[in-house]
Amino acid sequence: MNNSNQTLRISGLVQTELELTATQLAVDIDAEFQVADIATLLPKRTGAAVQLQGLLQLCVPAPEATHIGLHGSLDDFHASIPLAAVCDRGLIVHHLEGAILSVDQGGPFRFFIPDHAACQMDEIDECANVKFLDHIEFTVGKGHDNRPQDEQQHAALHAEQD
Ligand SMILES: Nc1nc2c(c(=O)[nH]1)N[C@H]1C(S)=C(S)[C@@H](COP(=O)(O)O)O[C@H]1N2
Ligand SMILES: [Mo]
Repeated sequence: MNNSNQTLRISGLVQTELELTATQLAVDIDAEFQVADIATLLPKRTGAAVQLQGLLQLCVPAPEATHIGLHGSLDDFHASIPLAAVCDRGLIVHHLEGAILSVDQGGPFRFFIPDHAACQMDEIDECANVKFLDHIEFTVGKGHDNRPQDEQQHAALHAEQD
C-alpha cells in the first residue's frame, strides 16, 4: 500500500488549490516550517512534519475561511475545526524514518495538534488528530465532521481500531 504518488489535496476557500506529495511538502515548504521530528513537540509521537502555517503560506486561505476540514478518505473520518485555533500549532506528518507513511502508520499523512484537549472535551480534541489524511478543505463555517459524539461511539470507534 506504500505509494509514493499519494498526495494531499488542498481545496475550498483558498487562493491556490494544491495537490502535494510528501516530497513536495518536505521540499516546497520553507525550511523554517519544517519540524525534523515532532517528538520535540509531542513526546510520544515521532515523524518529520511541516507546520500548518507553512501550508497556509502556500495556499493562502481566503479571509472568510473560518474552518479547516481534515479528511481521511480511507476510513471516511472527518473533522472540521476552527482555523484560528490551530493555524499556529497544527502539524502535518509527511515522513517517518525517511520514508512516506504507510497506512499502518496513519498515512498518507497524519495531522497532529500539540496541546489538544482530551477526546470530546473541546472542538480541538485528540480525536481531531486525523489519520489517513489525504484532503484539507477550507470552509466558511463548520464543514463535515463525523468525530464520535459520545462515549459509546468513541469506545466503539476505538474497539474497531484496536
Ligand atoms: N482517519 C481517522 N483518524 C482518526 C481516528 C479514526 O478513527 N480515523 N480516530 C481519532 C481518535 S477518536 C483519536 S482519540 C485519535 C487516536 O490516535 P492514536 O491512535 O494515534 O492514539 O485519532 C483520531 N484520528
Ligand atoms: Mo478520540
